[in-house]
Amino acid sequence: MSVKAKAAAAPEVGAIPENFKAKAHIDAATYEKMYAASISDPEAFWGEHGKRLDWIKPYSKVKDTSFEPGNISIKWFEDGTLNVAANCVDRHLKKRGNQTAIIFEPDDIHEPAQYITYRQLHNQVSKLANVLEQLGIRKGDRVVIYLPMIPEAAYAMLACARIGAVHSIVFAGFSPDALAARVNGCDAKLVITADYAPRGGRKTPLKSNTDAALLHCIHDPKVLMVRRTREQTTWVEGRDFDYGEMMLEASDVQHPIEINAEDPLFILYTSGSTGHPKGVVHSTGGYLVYAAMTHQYTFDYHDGDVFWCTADVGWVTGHSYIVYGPLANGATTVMFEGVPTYPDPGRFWEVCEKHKVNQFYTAPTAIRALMGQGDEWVEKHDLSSLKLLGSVGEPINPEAWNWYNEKVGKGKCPIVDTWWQTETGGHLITPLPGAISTKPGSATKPFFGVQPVILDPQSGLEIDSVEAEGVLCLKDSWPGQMRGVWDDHGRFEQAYFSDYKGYYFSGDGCRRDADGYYWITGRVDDVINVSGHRMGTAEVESALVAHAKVAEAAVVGYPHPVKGQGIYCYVTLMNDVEPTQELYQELRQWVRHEIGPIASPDLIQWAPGLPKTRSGKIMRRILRKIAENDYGSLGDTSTLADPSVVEDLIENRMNKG
Ligand code: 6R9
Repeated sequence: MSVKAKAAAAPEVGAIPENFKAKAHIDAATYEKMYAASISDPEAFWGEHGKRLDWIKPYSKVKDTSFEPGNISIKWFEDGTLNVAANCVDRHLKKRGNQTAIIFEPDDIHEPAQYITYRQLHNQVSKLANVLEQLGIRKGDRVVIYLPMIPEAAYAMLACARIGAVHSIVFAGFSPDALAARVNGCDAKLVITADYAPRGGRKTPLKSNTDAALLHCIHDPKVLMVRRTREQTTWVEGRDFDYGEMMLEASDVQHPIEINAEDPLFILYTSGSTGHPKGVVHSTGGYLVYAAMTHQYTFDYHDGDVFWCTADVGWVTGHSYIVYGPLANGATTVMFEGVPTYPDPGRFWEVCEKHKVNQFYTAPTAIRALMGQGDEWVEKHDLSSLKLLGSVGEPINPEAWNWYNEKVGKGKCPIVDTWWQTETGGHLITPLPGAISTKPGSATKPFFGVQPVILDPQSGLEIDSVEAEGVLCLKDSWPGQMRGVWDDHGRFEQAYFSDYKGYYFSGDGCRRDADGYYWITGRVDDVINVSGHRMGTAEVESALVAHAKVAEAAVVGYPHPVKGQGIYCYVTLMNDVEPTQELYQELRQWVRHEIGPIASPDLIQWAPGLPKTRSGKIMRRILRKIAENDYGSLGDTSTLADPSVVEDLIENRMNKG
């Protein structure tokens, strides 16, 4: 049955639960009214909503943005000044000093949870800001954070924000090479790391990874190390500093400095369709307004609720919805160090029960993995505290949606399927749960101020009809939009504003149904989405060809039952090299080592040749079809230099996936 037919056959699925509607911040009429106002007069709308933050110097200008080619410029609240840490911490002290800000749930179930109040958070962040200053970090300097999912990661982010340093978080699953590229990319002065990162009962040696990375770093950043497991590590005298020791000595008096709204708050590297990952730059004022407002309305967060986003702070979801959005709203936010299946597949639900979680936000890949483990893991836990469920990172298939709705939400929790990107800072298309009924698999309607349009990919023209299918673009700016690519303004314009002039191009395909609901159909560029993680096929290809035995490689995505997409690699070996099972494993390990475990190839096919046009361009369209086992629709192959290559590839298509 198609997604659409299923939704239509069961009208009650997706309806807003009555008890939820009654208490929600935004009902249907309010949504319509506010949305219309946000589009007709964005200055007035955001001028008003910007006031949810405490400004040191209030802004007088609200919006100054242009998507015009050659003149791309995005500025919000540009003459205002504020401090992000003061907004996320200090301003809550009076009313909620003793309220828990962060609940830390460690990987090991035998280790007690920690409940960090706003007052304790203030103390830690102030001290760490002083430590950073002692280490010579000043406003505008870059600090790389390479930490496990521990409270120190949040302290580090907020301490940087407090002194105006720009953080760049590197996911703890990334390899030394990936870390080195990011340290060099922003010329970081300091790397904050830990001895080890416990996860799923295993440990990643973060400190030795950092040591290895710094061998390849152009400048000599200092290293501040948190002792998480307290095991022995190597130590470079004069370069390495002990977090615990310095915090003991540090003063807890530190005044947050005044920062311009348009100064950068953080850089976060993300994959694009070409070349190396891009350093996405986010601003201070607009980003925080947007992260806080979307957190409150999308999740219908109310004072006293316990909010849990299961993402890692190494991804944008962790930035906006573990740390900045929730803390700006004075929320209680859960930080979970572990994985959904350790020590058993009931861990998520055990944590929900233990901390009486009210809003739970995770990725479809986790839902699918847990769904496959059987319902008993959910059923043995009391999930009555849950009021709302969220999904992010990739399209959610209706089977997973229905399971999430019935087994986890017991049919009583609205599901918010939130479409957004590293580049967007916060949700762009998402149901507001008290206002918009949902359909399994649709991200539904735009958030305030967001103007999605569907363009015909060939003509680049807007498709005006309600029902439409094409590429998803945005017509105008919103405060959480990225401000640029670190150190490369040209790439910003090239990547997002050059394919469709006058629009921000998301890279996603999309359909709009007769009710005006948006359905994201996946990336239309060479980015694949593996378990909700973005991966440029070019990155995996360049890792493969860096191996001495590989002559050429082409990488595509293919449907994978749990990960959404798997990584399929076509590899042409050097002339005298024999394809063996050992080499197969060696190449998988090699890519893991070069990028990190998330880039591990799922399937490698030995390819004596790759399908190319006469001008030498690899025809990925054909490789995608072969990887998908879809040979009937290879399309036009007349431009191929050597059509026999394709027959050979089809014959040898490995059928393990
Ligand atoms: C937040 C995040 C962005 C890409 C995006 C799209 C996919 C994210 C989605 C979704 C369908 C959703 N994506 N949310 N697709 N429905 N609710 O994931 O950021 O890592 O930058 O990835 O993820 O393809 O373009 P990021």
